This record gives sequence, C-alpha cells and structure tokens, in this order.
Amino acid sequence: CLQKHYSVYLPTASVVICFHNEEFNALFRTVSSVINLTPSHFLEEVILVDDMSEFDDLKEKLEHHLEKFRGKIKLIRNEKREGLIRARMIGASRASGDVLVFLDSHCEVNRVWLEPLLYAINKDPKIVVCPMIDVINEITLEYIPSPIVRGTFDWDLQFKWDNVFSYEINRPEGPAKLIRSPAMAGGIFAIYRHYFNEIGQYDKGMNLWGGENLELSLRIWMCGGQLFINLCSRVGHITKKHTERKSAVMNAITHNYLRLVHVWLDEYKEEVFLRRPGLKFMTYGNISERVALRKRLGCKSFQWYLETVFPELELSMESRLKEKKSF
Ligand code: UD2
Ligand code: MN
Repeated sequence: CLQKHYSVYLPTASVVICFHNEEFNALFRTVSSVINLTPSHFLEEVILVDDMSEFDDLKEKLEHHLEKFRGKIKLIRNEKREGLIRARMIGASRASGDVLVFLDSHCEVNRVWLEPLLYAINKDPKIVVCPMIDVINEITLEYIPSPIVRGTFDWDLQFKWDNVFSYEINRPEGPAKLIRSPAMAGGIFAIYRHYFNEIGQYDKGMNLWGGENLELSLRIWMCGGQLFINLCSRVGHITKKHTERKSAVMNAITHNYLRLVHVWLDEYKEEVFLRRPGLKFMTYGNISERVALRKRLGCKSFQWYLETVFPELELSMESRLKEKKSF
C-alpha cells in the first residue's frame, strides 16, 4: 500500500460525523486527525451533526476549539434527537463534495486513509468502500490493527467480522486491495454523493441506532452496486462495550430490523422469524416508500444475493427441506 501513489485528480470528499453525547476529546481527535491527515485539496469540508447532545463541553467550548479549523467545518445542531440514521441524512443534505465519507465521532484516521477510498470510487461510482477498521481500546486508547476480515451477518441479523477466503486476496494479478464484503459495519464508509441519493440514502423511518448498516449493504448489492473493504485504508475506532443499552435503543433496533426484513428479505424473512417468532406479529411502521424504491430501482431478489454475494449464510434445515420439495 505504501508504494501506491495517488493522482491529485481524485473526487473531493465531504466527511460527515454525527454525534450524541460524545466525549469532547474523542470528538476533537476525530476531527483533528481528519483535518491534519487529509490533503486539503481532497477535503471539501467536515460536517458535524450534533444530534441533540446534552454535554456542556459540546456547546460553546466545542465551537471555540473548532475555530482553528474555520473554513473547513460546518456544525449543524439538530433541534431534536433524530438518531444517527436521520442525522447522517441531514449532514449529507448539506454536503457539496463529490463523495460522502461517514465517520463515527470517536475515530482516528491514518496517513493516506482517504485516497484509496476516493480512488476506488473514481473508477466506478457504484462502488461503496469501507476502510479497514482498527480497534482503539476504550480504556487504554491502545491502537490495535485488525486482521483482514469481511463483514457478514447471521439470521439474527447480528453483524460480524468473518475470515476472507484466500482466493479473494491472492489474485493472479497480485494481492488484491479491494475485498468484496457482503455487509458493512456501518460507521465508516465512502460513497459517491449522487449515488447515495440515487439509491435512496437511508430509510428515514429508522430510529436512533442499528440496522441501517445491513439495510444499506443489501440495497447496494441487490440494486446494482458493490461493497468493498479497501485494505490500504485504515481508520481506528474506539470500540465501546454497550453493556446496558437503554430500552429506547433496544426498541429502535427491533423496529429498524423489522423494516429491513420486510423490505428486503422476501420469503427468507421466515428464517428470521423461525429464530425469533415474537417478531412476526410486531408492527414496523409504513414501509411503502421503501418498497416502491426497491421496485423503482429494479433490485434483484434476496435469493440472488444469497446465491451470488453471500452463499455462506446457511439456511435452516426446515427451509432446505422446503427447497428440495419444490425442486
Ligand atoms: C456500529 C457502527 C455505527 C452504526 C451502528 C449501527 C462502526 C464503527 N460503527 O456501531 O456507525 O452503523 O453500528 O447503527 O461501524 N449517534 C447519533 N445519534 C444517536 C446515536 C448515535 O448521532 O441517536 C452517533 C454516535 O455519537 C456515533 C455514531 O452515531 O458517532 C455511531 O454510534 P455508536 O458509536 O454508538 O455505534 P457503534 O460503533 O457501536
Ligand atoms: Mn462507534
């Protein structure tokens, strides 16, 4: 990766960072690492979206400290808590760079983190690309590089990191830099701004936290795009243990998952209900706009996704028997 030189003629980026009650130092470090380690001709702006934080030092003190980055920073304050999904859409709507780069508010980017992402998108605007996400220890802030992994999930719709097949890395033309990933973790990725709008941004009916990563991953793959991890771009992220999630967040996760299940999983939603039968009878709001979007974009079936992108996701015995019968 270090040998690769990138042209100065790459698209520009708007970096969008949403935060709710973030530690001042973590947020400030995220912003300053972006400003210091991104060549300024690629960085259109950093857009901070304060999702109704209550912490005092995120008010005047933050504005005071951001003064030194004047010209590159836009700070938007939500008037009510929107949740990270709608907050990102608010940030994206104010962006003017060619590419949107989303970051969590407790990250640290590395040298040459952005160029590989822009380079991939410049080649194909329907490529959505994530960096390798390294772990920053929550207590010690030790920086721990991650091994090469790809993003997947199980039928509980839990996102996880999985091994990458060696043929994905060792290509006849040399070691690959882009690894196909069935899903993204959600927090850190780059997408061409017009493409983000064209494929329907996010589901604005999703609340607070959770599920949007999987929804976007399925939408990208099923509707004609591709999702990759670029091994030459590395961003550290403070991984927090969510020991006790508030019940509002738990409710949002269920609500958001149900929305994506009903829009994207077709008959395979039964796999999810098989594991959590209670979900089958729960409400999830109005999804007609998202169903219409899927139709308008002419997206492929979830079966196609399983066969083509993620054949490793195993079906339950019950469904396999059903499949055999219909065969
Ligand atoms: C992961 C993603 C995260 C998001 C989430 C699922 C990474 C590194 N992180 O969880 O980006 O996709 O999965 O939804 O892939 N925030 C708000 N408003 C809220 C809640 C959160 O602005 O109501 C902000 C928060 O301050 C942070 C970001 O959203 O900057 C993500 O939240 P997180 O760090 O709690 O999510 P994480 O890393 O556990
Ligand atoms: Mn995070």
